[in-house]
Amino acid sequence: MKTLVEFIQEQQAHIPNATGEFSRLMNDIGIAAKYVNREVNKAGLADILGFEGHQNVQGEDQVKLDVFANSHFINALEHGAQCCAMASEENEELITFENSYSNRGKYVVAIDPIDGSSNVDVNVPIGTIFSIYRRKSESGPGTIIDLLQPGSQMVAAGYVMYGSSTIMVYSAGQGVNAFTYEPSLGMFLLSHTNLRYPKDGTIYSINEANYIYFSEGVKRYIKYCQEDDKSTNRPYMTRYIGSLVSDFHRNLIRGGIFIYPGTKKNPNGKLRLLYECNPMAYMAEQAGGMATDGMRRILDLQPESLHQRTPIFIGSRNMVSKASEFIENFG
Ligand code: AHM
Ligand code: MG
Repeated sequence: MKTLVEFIQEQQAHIPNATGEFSRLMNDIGIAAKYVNREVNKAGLADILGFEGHQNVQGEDQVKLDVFANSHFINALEHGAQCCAMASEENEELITFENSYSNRGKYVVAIDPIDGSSNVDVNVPIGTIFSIYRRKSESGPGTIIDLLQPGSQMVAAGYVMYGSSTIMVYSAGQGVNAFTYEPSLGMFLLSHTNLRYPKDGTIYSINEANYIYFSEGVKRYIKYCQEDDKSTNRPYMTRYIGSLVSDFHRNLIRGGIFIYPGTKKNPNGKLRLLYECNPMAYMAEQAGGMATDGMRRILDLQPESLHQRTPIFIGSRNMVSKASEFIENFG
C-alpha cells in the first residue's frame, strides 16, 4: 500500500532540483482535509450543522462547516509556509499572511473549502476543491496577480470528496490518481492509478429545473440526450447530485458530462472560475476529458477577478464536443 505522502515524494524524486516545497504543500492540504473529514463525519453529532449566521462574498449563507473548513485550510497553509497567498470562496479579498516566513513560499492556492455546502445538512456527499500555482511576484506577500493566472499555468489541482468513503483525487500534470482515506490508519492510500475519463458516456448532469432560462443550444443538447438512438446509447441517464465534486467524480468513473450553463439572467452561470471550474478543468484534461465554457477552453480563460463565474461544460471528450456543436449552431 502506498500512502499519499510516499507517492508525492516518489514523484518529486523524478523532478531535477525539486526542493520538496510542493510535496510539503500537498501534505499540508492532506492534513487539513483529514480535519475536515473528521468534522464532516460527526456533523450530525457535533454542533456543526446549520448556518453560521453570516453570508460570504457571493451573498450565500455560510454553513458552519464552510467556516470550519476554510479556517483549517488557511491555518494549514499559513503554518506550512510554502504558500504566500490564497483565494477562497469564503473570503472576499485575497488572503495574505502576517507570518513573514510564509511570504517566502513560492506557491499560491485557490480553494473552495466546502463545495456543495447546501448538501451538508442532508448527508449528501460534499467536497473540497483546490488548485496550486507558482507565484509570479518575486517576494513579499503574494499579490492578486499571482492568483489571476489562466488555468493553463496550474501546477497541480485536486479535490477531496467526503462520500461513502473519503477520497482525494489529484494531478500534478502527470495524470490523475486517487487516494482513499483509511480512517483507522489516518492515511490516504493510493487506490486508483491513472484515472481516465471514458471518451463517451451515458450520463448528463445539469439542473434541468432552469430549462426555460437556458439558451437554444443547451435546450437542444438536452433534447438530444433524451432522444432514442441505439447506436449512441441514447437516451442517456440524468444524474444530478448538486455537488460539483460528486457529479464530476461519478462522471469521471462512469463517463458523462456536467453542465452549468449561462442563462439570460446569469450569463456567466453559477460556478466560479478560479476555485471550481479551473481545477476541475485541469483534472478533466489530465484524465483525457475536456472542459469548455461552451466555446472556449476553460484553462485558456484569463481571470479578471477572484470570484468571477463562468459557464462550464465538462466531462467525456466526445460529449463535450457534441454539446459545443449545439452551442455553435444554436447559440
Ligand atoms: P457552493 O456554493 O457550495 O460551493 O456550491 C456550488 C454548487 C456546486 O457544487 C453545484 O454543482 C452547484 O452549486 C449546484 O447549483 P444548483 O443548486 O443551482 O443546481
Ligand atoms: Mg463551490
